[in-house]
Formats: sequence, structure tokens, C-alpha cells
Amino acid sequence: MSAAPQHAAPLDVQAVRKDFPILSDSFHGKPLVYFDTAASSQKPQVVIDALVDFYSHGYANIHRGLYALSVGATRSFEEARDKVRGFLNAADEREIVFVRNATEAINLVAMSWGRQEVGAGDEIVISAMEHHANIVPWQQLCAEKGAVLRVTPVDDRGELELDAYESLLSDRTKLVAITHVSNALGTINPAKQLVESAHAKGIPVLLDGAQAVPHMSVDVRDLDCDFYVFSGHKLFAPSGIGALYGKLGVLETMPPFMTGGEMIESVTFEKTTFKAPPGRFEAGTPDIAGAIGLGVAIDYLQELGMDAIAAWEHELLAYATARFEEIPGLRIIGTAREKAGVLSFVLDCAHPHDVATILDQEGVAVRAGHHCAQPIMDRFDVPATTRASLSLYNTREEVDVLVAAIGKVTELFG
Ligand code: 7TS
Repeated sequence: MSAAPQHAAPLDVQAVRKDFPILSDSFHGKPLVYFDTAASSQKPQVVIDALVDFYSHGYANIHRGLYALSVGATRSFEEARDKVRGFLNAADEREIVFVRNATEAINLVAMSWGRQEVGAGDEIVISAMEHHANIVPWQQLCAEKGAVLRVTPVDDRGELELDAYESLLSDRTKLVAITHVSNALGTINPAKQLVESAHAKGIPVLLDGAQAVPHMSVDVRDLDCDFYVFSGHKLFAPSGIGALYGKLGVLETMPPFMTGGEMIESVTFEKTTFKAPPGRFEAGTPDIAGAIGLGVAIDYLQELGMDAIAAWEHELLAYATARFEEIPGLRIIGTAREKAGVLSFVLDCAHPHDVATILDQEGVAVRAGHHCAQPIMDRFDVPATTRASLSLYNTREEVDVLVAAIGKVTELFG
């Protein structure tokens, strides 16, 4: 497990819980115990209020209006972009492209940068622990271009095999695309080291930060990655908004991904010229309220402190791991030394879907399945796992409820 960040002011979890109205709700007559934040996070009241407020009193389309309401909406949208910039410690707000989610961000890079830069015989290096969102777009690109997808293997703990990674990097490698944190295993990859190795050979790197940004502070300038992607809905923000970070110099070389309104400079029937980034990549009316909500979610997290969040989750993961290790017939899938709050497991006695269904009867929400990461399930020789993912609003008492509920499963099936 990762070392707890130093000097973090402790998180007041009970106060945090009060910020999330859904955590007071009950299901099947039991208080909700929400352990599925890796799929999507719950929303704090400040984010919900920001949406209601914007739609009630601030709503207009952006970047086009000459009236006060539209000017205000445009300002709020662009302020949100600057909040994302600050959150990632990017140098320039033009490096932040609003997209729907991490999936769209990766597709944008594959279809714009990839189609331009990747050719026959070239290689793209990913890893065995990628979410399908960071596999399929590259596989499609390779099929289109006659390029080859190379896969960094993962060891029995769920850590990348770094020697193998190094040896996969060659003068044929056009891009490394690797997850910062694994959604299925919780592994925190040594992102900075991966970037350094790739850059030493002149290879750009895309990091999939979908599971990293909710749990730790991320600094794209320190990582020096070329692209970084994440989804707002896993970051306590609305669904339908996400961000792509790209180094400005790289974004400037890239052709449009989608075309139409908003992303142009001028259009005639003979010729269209395109805006500079990020506008070039934001065709059509965006999720304006979603972006504003994302900005508010970022404010909320920064007020709590990402280091305090990481420290609490680290403590909770250690507690939950120790409790899981006491359960006979339970195997944790993913035991990396550097790990975020994901507990994927299988029970000898029951299928993961049955486990999740019984946990639901106890008010405990977890995900069961392949977690859109089928290759890593194959690697561990399991069809699926049950996954409890921990977040800033989870408590030790909730871990106890989860463990007791797993006890009921073993009583029923064991
Ligand atoms: N990358 C990683 C590492 C992810 O965990 C996910 C979603 C995605 C990309 C795609 O995100 P999206 O917002 O574009 O869908 N992961 C999960 C999950 O673990 N359970 O549900 C979605």
C-alpha cells in the first residue's frame, strides 16, 4: 500500500458525509453503504446547488451571446476550465479541453493525434490492466493503420512488470497509453517513472487519470505527461463532463476531432479554418452546467485537501484489507504495494454477482463483473470480481457492515 501523505490535516469524515444528501437514504430498509465510487461518485450538496442555481438564474448558451446572461454563463464556464487547470497544475488553461468523459478524451487523442501520427508498423504500448476505454480506441487505430498494440504485463500482485515495459519501448513506439490507477485492482502505477522512460526514447505518454484524480493530488507538470484524461462523474461532479489535458504544443499540432459549430474561425463552402485549442476540440454546445459543476466539485475537494483525502482513504484501505484477510475463502485480486482504495475480491463459495445481490439486501452497493477490464480478469484467471471501492465519505463502520454482509454470503453459500 502507498505511504500515507505527510502533514495532511485530518479529514472530518462525519462532516463530509453530511455534505452528501444521498448518504442519509436507505435501501431495502437499510442505510445506504456506498462502496461503488470507482464506477461513479455521489454528489455533494454544493454541486447539486450549483446546477440548480445555474439552471434557475444563470443559464444561457456560451461564447456567442452579447447579453449579460450569456456573458455571465461564458465567464462561469471559462472559470471552470481554469479550475481544472489549477487542479491538474497545468500551465495554461488552453491545455484543458472539455469533453464528456475519459472515454471521449481518449478517443479524441486516438482519432486526432493518432490518425495523424501513427502509421503501418508503428506500435502503441498499453498495459494489461487497462480499462476498455484505454484499449479499444488504440486497437481500432492500430487496425485502421496497420499498427501494433503492445501490452505491458502485470505480475501476480497486480503491478506492472517494469523491465518488460522498458523492453517494449522502441523506435517503433509512437505512444504509451497507461492508466495512472487501475479501476479493477487499485494499483497506483509509477506514472512519473513511466513517463521518464518513454521520454528518454522520445515517446509521448497519455495517462488515464479516471481513477487517480478522485484520490490523490495530480500534477501534470511534475508528471510531464503529454496527455492526461479524467471524468467528472467520478470526481463528485455531474455526469457528462470530463477533461483532456494536452501539452499546448501538442494540441496545436492536432487536427479537429469533431467538426461543426463553435470550433471554427471562418466557414465558406470552399474552406473552413479552425480555432486554436481548446476551442478546436469543442464542437457544438458543451455541457455548460456540467463544467460549472465540475469547477464547484474541484473547489470542494481542494477545500478538504487532496492529501487529507488520500490519507483517510489509505487508513481505510489498510483497515478494510486487514478485515478482508480474516474472511475464510476470500481472495483479494490486486495486492500492489502502491494501492488506491479498491478492494476487488472473489469468494470460493459464491459467484461475484450473487455476492453483490446479497450485499444489496444489506444496503451495501458494490460492483460485480469484469469492470470493463476483461484482459486483467483473464490475467488473474477469474471471470469477474466483486469490487468495493472506497472514497472520502466511507467509514470504518461501513467496512464492518460490508464484512458482516460478506459473512452472510458465506453462511448462505459456504
Ligand atoms: N479509465 C478508467 C481507469 C476507468 O476506471 C473508467 C471507468 C474509464 C476510463 C472510463 O470512464 P468513463 O467515465 O468514460 O466511462 N471505470 C468504471 C468502473 O470501474 N466502473 O464503472 C466505470
